[in-house]
Amino acid sequence: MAKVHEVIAKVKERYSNEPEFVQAVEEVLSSLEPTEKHKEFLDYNVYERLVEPDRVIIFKVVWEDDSHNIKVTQGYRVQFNNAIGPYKGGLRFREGVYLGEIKFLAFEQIFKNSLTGLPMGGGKGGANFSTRGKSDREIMRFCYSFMSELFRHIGPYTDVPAGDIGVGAKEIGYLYAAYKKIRNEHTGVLTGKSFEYGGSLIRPEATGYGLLYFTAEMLSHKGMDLNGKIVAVSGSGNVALYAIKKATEMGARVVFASDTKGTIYDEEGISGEKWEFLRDLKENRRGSIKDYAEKYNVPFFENKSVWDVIKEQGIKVDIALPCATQNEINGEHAEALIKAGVIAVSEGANMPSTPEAIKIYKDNGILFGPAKAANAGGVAVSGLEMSQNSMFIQWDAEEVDRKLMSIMKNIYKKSYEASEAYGKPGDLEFGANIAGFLRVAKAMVYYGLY
Ligand code: NDP
Ligand code: 2IT
Repeated sequence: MAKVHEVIAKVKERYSNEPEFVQAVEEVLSSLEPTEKHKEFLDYNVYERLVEPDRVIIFKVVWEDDSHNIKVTQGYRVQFNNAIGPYKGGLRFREGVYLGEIKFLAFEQIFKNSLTGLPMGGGKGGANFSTRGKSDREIMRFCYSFMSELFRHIGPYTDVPAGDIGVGAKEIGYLYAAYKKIRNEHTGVLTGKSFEYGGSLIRPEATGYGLLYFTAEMLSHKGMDLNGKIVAVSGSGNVALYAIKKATEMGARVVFASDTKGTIYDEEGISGEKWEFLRDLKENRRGSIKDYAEKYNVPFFENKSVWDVIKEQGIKVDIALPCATQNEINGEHAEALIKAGVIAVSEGANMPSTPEAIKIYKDNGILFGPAKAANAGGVAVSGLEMSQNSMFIQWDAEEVDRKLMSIMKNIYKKSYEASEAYGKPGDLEFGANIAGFLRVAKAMVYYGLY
C-alpha cells in the first residue's frame, strides 16, 4: 500500500500540469508520515485514496453580455471527499480559474472542514469568469446559466456550495434563485445567503472574525495579545474587510490593505469612518482601493502587493494577515517580514504563503497560523447556516458569534495538541494537517473499500 512519500511522488508526476494542486498535496502529506503508525491507514491505502477526487464535474456555461455577445466558458465543481459529511466549499469566479486551482482548494477544504468539528466534506467549484467590470445583469445571467447545470449535482445533503473570490452575497442570491426555480425547493443548498431568505447572521463577517479569534488564541498561548500591534492585511474583499474590523476592535492598528490594482498604507489605521468607506467601496461600488488613497490622502503603491511594499520600504509590522490569494507571500517577502519585526503570520486566504515562505517563518521561530485552521471560521458558520436551515430557524448574531469563537478556539487547541502528540510541539501547520486528516482517515477506514 502506498506510503506518504510514494503518494507525493505519484501526484507530482501525474499532475505536473496542476502546480497549485501538487503544492497543496505536498503541504498536507509531508506532515502525515507520523500517522503511518496507524497500521489501518496503510492497510486501507488511505493516503493514495485521499488525493484522488471522488468526482470532477466540468460543464459548459453559456451567457450573454450587455452587447448581446454570446460567451462560453467552463464551470467546475470538484467533489473531493465526503467521508464526514456532504461536500462543502465555495465557488470562485475569477479570471484564469482552471481545474488545478479548484482541485487545490477542494483538497484543502477536506481538512479545514474536518477541523471545524462539523459534518462537512471537501469540495470547491468555480469558473474562469471575472465579476470585476461586469454589470449586475451580466453577473445575473452568468449565475443563472452556471446553476442551470450545477443544480443536478448538488443538494442540501449532497453538496453545498458557497462564496469565495468573486462570489459574494449578490452572486449567491442569483445562484440560489436559479436553484429554487429549477428544483421548486427552498432548502439549505447554498450558504452565504442573505439573512432575509435563510442566511446566517455573522456569515459575512465569519472568516475575518474567525481569523482574529484564532490569531488571538495563538498569541495568548504565548502570553501576548493584539492590543497596540501594527497589522498588515492584504486584500480588501470579504475576508480582509472583517479581519481589519475585528483586529481594530481588539486594539490593533491595521495600516495596510490592497486589491488587484495596488496597496494603500494608512499609518493612522483603517478604522471607524475610513473602514466604513472601504467597505462601501468594495462591497457596494466594486471600486479600486486607489479611491481610498485619494480620499484620505495616504500613499498608494500601484501594482504592488502589501508584501512588495514592506520589502521595498522596510516598514515595521508586528502581525501579517494575508487575505487576498494563493502564493502572495514568497521567500523574499517572508525574509522582509522577518526584518520588519513580524511576530506572527496568520492566513486568511487559502495557501497564501509559498513553501519557501513557510520554511522561513519556521526557521525564524515566528508564530504561524496555517490557512486551513486560521480561516476555517467562514466554512464553520456555513455549517451553522446549514444547521439553522435544516431546523427552519435563525439564531441571533450573538449566538452565532459565540459558537464561532468557540469553534476557532477548539481548532487552535486540536492543532496544538496534535502537534505535541505527533512530535513537533507548537508547529501548527503540522498539527492542523494531522488533526484534520485523522477524522477523515478514520471515517474512510470505517467504510472499508467505499
Ligand atoms: P473577495 O473576492 O471578496 O476579495 C478578494 C480580494 O483579494 C479583493 O480585494 C481582490 O482585489 C484581491 N485579489 C484577488 N485576486 C488577487 C490577486 N491575484 N492579487 C492581488 N489581490 C487579489 O474574496 P474573499 O475575501 O472571499 O477571499 C479572499 C481569500 O480568502 C481567498 O484566498 C479565499 O479562498 C479565502 N477564503 C475565503 C473565505 C470566504 O468565506 N469568503 C473563507 C476562507 C478563505 P479586487 O477587489 O481588485 O478584485
Ligand atoms: O475557502 C473557504 O473556506 C470558503 N471559501 C468558504 C466555504 C464555505 O462553504 O463557506
